[in-house]
Amino acid sequence: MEQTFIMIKPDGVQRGLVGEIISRFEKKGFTLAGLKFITVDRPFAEKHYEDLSAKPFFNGLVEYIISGPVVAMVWQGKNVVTTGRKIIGATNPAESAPGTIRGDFAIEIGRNVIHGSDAVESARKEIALWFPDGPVSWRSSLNPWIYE
Ligand code: DAT
Ligand code: MG
Repeated sequence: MEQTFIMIKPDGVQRGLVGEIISRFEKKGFTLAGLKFITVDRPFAEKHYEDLSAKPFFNGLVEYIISGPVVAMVWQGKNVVTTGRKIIGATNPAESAPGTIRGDFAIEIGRNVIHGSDAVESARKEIALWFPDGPVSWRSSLNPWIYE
């Protein structure tokens, strides 16, 4: 089953959105395969965002990610990478549709509450970085009620 890496950023934690965000993925029918509450250091944040290292906003982005604890998660399910990005909404909350997490809970691009992998391959890399021991392997007993 496909997996994606989802992270509630420091603003999402500080603003008390952890339960709400987890609930949206859970109610959709996706299953949790990894969860940790962690403050990351600068080299780790730089590694996570290494593809963006040439961008002018890179330093600010890294500062933001290391500014407080984050909730790092692996979510699992059919098409979870693409559907997860839809649940999250567009990168800039000014353009995120209402009903998406960023559309409902964020205003500025530099405080957009949540990260989600953008492709199956980047999900694989991000899960390996954040969960070096691997996700938890289990099977929800609800699967027959979610998948036909
Ligand atoms: P996403 O998080 O939607 O995958 P991304 O990978 O392009 O977006 O960028 C990572 C984060 O960097 C994004 O969540 C917010 C920040 N960011 C992206 N573009 C930005 C910009 N033009 N100005 C400021 N911050 C930006
Ligand atoms: Mg991205």
